[in-house]
Amino acid sequence: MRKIVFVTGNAGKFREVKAMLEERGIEAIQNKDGYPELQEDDLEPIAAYGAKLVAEKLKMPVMVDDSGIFITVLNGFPGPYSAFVENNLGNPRVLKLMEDETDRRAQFKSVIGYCEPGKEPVTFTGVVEGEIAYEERGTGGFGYDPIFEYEGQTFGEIGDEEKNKISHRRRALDKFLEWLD
Ligand code: ITT
Repeated sequence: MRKIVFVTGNAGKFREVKAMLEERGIEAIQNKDGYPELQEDDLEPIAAYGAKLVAEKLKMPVMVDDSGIFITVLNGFPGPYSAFVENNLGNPRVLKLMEDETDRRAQFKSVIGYCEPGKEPVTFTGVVEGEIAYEERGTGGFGYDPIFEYEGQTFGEIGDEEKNKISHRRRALDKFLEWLD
């Protein structure tokens, strides 16, 4: 069975990627070593830099997933700072920030970075458009899922299986797998 080392400390991301790769006969192996994240407005250079650094360190091919939620009316905030905001403020504070806003549009974005030692990194981007809900709904998923609404239901409500069919991560991973083939 083909194996891919996925460098992430995020259990939710790993669970999703593991399930999606399994469908394709690929085993995902989690590496929790982490990597330094550049401070950039876009996720692509962060994922590329991280993948390159870890591939050279471990001397093996690796993938990373840098992701985030971009809220239109907040000019894309929290975007590349999504982990910091999630960990330090949480969904209730994000909802508070959105309290008086009628433009609820938001994008979830996932960038898969992949690198083989001695080679340049490549990135694959997946985006899903949705809206910020008015309250947290659903117990599935992780992170921002309970406040991200897609066609009337939050990602927290639809469950992993449905989410994995349409998510930003699915879209990025499909591009990556096509390239790998
Ligand atoms: P690693 O860097 O170790 O992979 P992280 O949690 O720090 O894990 P990011 O830097 O990519 O990951 O930060 C992304 C943030 O957005 C983080 O708070 C995630 O929980 C959240 N997030 C990413 N994808 C998500 C998804 O599909 N559903 C809900 N929240 C998500």
